[in-house]
Amino acid sequence: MKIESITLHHIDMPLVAPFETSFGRETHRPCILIEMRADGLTGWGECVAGAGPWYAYETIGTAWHIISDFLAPMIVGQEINEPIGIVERFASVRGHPMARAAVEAAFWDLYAQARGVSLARLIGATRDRVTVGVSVGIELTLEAQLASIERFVAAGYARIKLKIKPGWDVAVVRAVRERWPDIALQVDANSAYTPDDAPIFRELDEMNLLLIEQPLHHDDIVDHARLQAQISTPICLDESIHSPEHARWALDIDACRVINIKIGRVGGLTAARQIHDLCAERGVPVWCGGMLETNVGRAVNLALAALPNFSLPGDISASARYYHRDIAAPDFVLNDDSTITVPDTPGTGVAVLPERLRDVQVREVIIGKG
Ligand code: OSB
Ligand code: MG
Repeated sequence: MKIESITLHHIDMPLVAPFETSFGRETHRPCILIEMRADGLTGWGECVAGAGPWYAYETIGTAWHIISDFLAPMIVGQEINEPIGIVERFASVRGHPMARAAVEAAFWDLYAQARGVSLARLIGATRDRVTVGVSVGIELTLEAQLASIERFVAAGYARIKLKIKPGWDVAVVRAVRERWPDIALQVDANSAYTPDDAPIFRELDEMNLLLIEQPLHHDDIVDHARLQAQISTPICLDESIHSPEHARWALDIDACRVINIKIGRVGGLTAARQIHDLCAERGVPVWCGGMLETNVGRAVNLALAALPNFSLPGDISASARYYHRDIAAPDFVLNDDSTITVPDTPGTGVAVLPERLRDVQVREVIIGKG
């Protein structure tokens, strides 16, 4: 396939409700959509870099620069026939995994469409529905926190992930456990703690949690290994794993016993699948993380989460949990058994709606002939 053009669309969408983590509160989510044309087909990919360098160093601005000035020019006009061709061309780029992943995703969509198969089928998915949970943001009061969880439980989510931060942890988790003694529950600290906080994690260790996600420094594995040795609840790494190599290093020193795989954070679907395979070999469960994606990114997450070793519920909630009007259709809905159905039509299975895209677009640039 000869890549004819790549268009970057910077969009900004209001969230259904504010989303608060230990690193901040968001009411809108900007992202870059990649539109790639080849052989009369159009593929779409979503870049999960944020408004600011809070979750990761990449931002809308850095990703725009890296994609438009480096990644797109490396492949526009080139004949590329397999996703590995994209990965190989980008191998000389250090860092910027979210930028690389977005372009690779657009190519995967094109590639699956050209073959007339769903992305899930193409990458070796073994299920047609994936079990999902919901990542619940921090609320301003305990009462509001319990009320927000109540709404998600009532909506049918069978697994709840609570965001925690210093001052908003043991007491909140205890209150949630008292109200829902048996619900599948996990917490995510987004790197808000230090090794001195080990006593907090020893208390959380008594609360029957599925896992504790990224308690310590965003780039650390050594302190996490020391903490894992003190608690029996599995530590799950998110921020610290940027590549298949990081996954291997973390597992080699027992820094975690579960990995949250996010396609953007690890530099693409190819790398995500490699981490899945490595963890499967080592008997380590994985699950698919989320970045408040639009339906474009969510469709790819569902395909990934349909691989066999995604044995824990993913942060892949129904479209309505994120946006009132998504820029792509169809919307994803929660089935009665806390699953979401994996698309089975050619490509990612969602189509971008041009008029909705126009309504939320901030700027666009075309590389190649438009
Ligand atoms: O740490 O998993 C995280 C959203 C933005 C940045 C980081 C994280 C999250 C989530 C949201 O938890 C998960 C979702 O998309 O539902
Ligand atoms: Mg996380």
